[in-house]
Amino acid sequence: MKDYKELTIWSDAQALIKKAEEEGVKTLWDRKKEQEPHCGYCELGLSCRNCAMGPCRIDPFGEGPQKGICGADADIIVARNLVRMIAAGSASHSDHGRDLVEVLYKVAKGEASGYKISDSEKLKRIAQEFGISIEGKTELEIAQELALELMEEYGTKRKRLTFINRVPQERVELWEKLRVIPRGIDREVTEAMHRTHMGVDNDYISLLLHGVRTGLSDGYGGSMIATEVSDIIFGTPEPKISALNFGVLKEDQVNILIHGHNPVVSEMIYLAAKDPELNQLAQSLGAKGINLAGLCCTGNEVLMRKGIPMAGNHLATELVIVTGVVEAMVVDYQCIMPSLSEVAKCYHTLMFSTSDKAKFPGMEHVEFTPENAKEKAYEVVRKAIENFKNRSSSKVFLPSKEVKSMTGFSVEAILKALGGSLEPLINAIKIGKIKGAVGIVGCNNPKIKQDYGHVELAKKLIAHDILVLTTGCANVAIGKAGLQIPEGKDMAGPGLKEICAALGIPPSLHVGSCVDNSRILVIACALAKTLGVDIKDLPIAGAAPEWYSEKAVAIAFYVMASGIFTVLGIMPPILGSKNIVELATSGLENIFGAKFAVEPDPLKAADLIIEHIKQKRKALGLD
Ligand code: BF8
Ligand code: SF4
Repeated sequence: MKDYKELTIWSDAQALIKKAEEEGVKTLWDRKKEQEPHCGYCELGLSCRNCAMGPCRIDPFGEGPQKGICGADADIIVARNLVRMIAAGSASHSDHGRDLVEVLYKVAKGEASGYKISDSEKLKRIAQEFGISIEGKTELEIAQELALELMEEYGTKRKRLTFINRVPQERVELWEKLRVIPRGIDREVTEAMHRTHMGVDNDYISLLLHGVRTGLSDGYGGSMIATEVSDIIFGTPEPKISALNFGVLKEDQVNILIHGHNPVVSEMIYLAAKDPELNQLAQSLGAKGINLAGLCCTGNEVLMRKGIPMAGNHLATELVIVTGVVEAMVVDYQCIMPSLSEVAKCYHTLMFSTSDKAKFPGMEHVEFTPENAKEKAYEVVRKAIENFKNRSSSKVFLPSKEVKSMTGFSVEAILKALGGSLEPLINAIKIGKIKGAVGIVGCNNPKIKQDYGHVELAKKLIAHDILVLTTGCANVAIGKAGLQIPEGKDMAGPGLKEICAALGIPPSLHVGSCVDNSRILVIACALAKTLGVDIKDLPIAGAAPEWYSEKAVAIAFYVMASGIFTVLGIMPPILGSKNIVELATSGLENIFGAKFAVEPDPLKAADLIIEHIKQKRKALGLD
C-alpha cells in the first residue's frame, strides 16, 4: 500500500494509482521504489561509460579514484555527461522539427494528401525572414523554397541560424564574442558528440560553451522551426476554451488517446475521428460517438489548434489506461513510457506506434508517412471503434469531471489580445501592475509529488502580479488548478487581476508544447528590442519545477544563454564537480548575464524569482 497522497496532488490520480495497485498493475511509482536508492555516482554525474576502457567513476569523497582510466577528472566527466544530455535533448526537438519541414516540402510537391498550408500569411512572413522573394509566386512555390531553406538550417553551410536575426543585437554580439552562435543544428549536435568522445575536448568550460551552442541551436533552430512550420501547416493557435483531466474521457464513447509530440500523426487522427461515416460505425456498435483526447505535447499541439481536450500530462499517461475506457492509444515519439503497452495488456486498450523512429514492444506498428497518413489514420480509428465491444464494464472507473481551461496563446494571439502591439504589456510592466513574466515549462518527475511544483509556483507568482506563461506538461497541472481560465484572475494579485479582467485573459497563459518555448523566446526578444535593452535586463525568469527529460536540459541552457534566470526543481547530475556547480549557479552570471538556481520547494523557488524580478525592475528604474 502506497501513501497515494505523497505521489500526486490530484485525488483522481490517487484513486487511479490505488485502482492499478488493486488490479495488480505496476506503475512508474512501483518501479521507482524498485530503483531506489539510485546510483550515487550517476546522480552526481561522476560515472563515465564513454569508452570501453571503462566504465569509470570518480569517488566524491576524495578517498577513492579521482580520475578515470584515460585521466578524465570530475570536471571533465560531469561536463561531458551534461553536454551529451543537451545534445540528446536538442536532437529530439530538432529532429521533430525536421519531420515537419519534410511534410511542408511534400505538401509543396503535392505528395502529402490530407495536409495543406493553413496559415498562408505566416508562410509568407517566414519566407521573407529567410530572404525568399514572394512576388508572383504561388503558395506552394513559396512553401517549397522555404522548406529547402529550412533544410539548410540543419546542415553545414550556414555560419549562423537565420532566426538569430530575431535576437537583440547586444545578445548576438555577446554570443559572437563567446563563439556560441549556433550554426547548422545537425552540426552542433554532431560536434557535441564528437567533443565528448574520449580524447577530444577536455576543458570543462570549453565543453560547456559548446553545450550552450548546441542548446541555442535547439531554441533558435530546431524548436523554433518546429513551432513555425506547425503553425504554417496546421494553423497558428488562437485562444479557445477546452478541457483537461481524466474526466475528458467519456464512458459512452469510443475513446482514442493521442500521445507524443509531433502533430503530423495526430492531425490526421483528428480528421478521421470527425468523419461522419466512422462516427456512424461507432454508433452502430453501441457508442455515442468518437472522443479524441490528448496526452503530453501531442495533446498540447491539438489542444492549442483544435481545442481537443487533454487527458493528462507525463505522470498521467499510465493512469489514463487504468480508467478502463480507452479503446486505443496512438503514439508518435518522445516521452512515451515503454511501460504503457504493459499497462494496456491489463485492459482492452489497443496501442499503436506510428513512427519508424519509435517502436515499442507490445504495440502494433502502423507506419505513418506524409503520403499515407490519412489512410492509416482511418485504419487506426476503425480498429479503435471495433475494440469498443471489448471494454469490460467492471474495469471502468472515471474518477473526476473535466476542468475547463483556456489555450491557444501563440505570439500572434497574445499580440491580438493586447490590441496589436506589445505596448499595453510594456506599460503594465512599467507602471508595475504586472511586475514581470515567468515561463513555467516542462515535465513531471516522480521525485516530486505530481504537479505540486508547477501549481504552487504558479499560484505564488500570479499572486505577486507576475504573469505566467506555460508550456509542455506544466500546462496541464496549472490548467487543472484553475489558473488558465479568465476567472483565474481572482487568484492573481490586484495589478495582474486588473489587466487580466481588461483583456479577458487568464493570469497564466498556455503557449503550447515544449518546442513552443520558442514562442516565449520570440516574445522575450521582441520585448527587449522594443525597450532597447538586452534580454538579460528584462524582469523575466524561467522555471522547470518538475523536469525529467534531456530536452529540458537543452531548454534550460538556451533559456539561460538568452539571458534569462532559470530555476530548476530537480538537481541536474552536476554535483560531482564543484567547479561546474559554482559556474552554473554563479559564474555564468558574469558570462551570460543569467544563471541557474536549483530549488525543489516551489514556494522558495517563487521567492528567488520574485526577488530576481525586483532587482531587474530596480535596475530598469521601474520601482
Ligand atoms: O516535450 S514537458 S514530459 S511531454 S519533455 Fe515530455 Fe517533459 Fe512533458 Fe513534452 Ni516536454
Ligand atoms: Fe573511463 Fe575515460 Fe573511458 Fe570515460 S572515457 S570510460 S573516464 S577511460
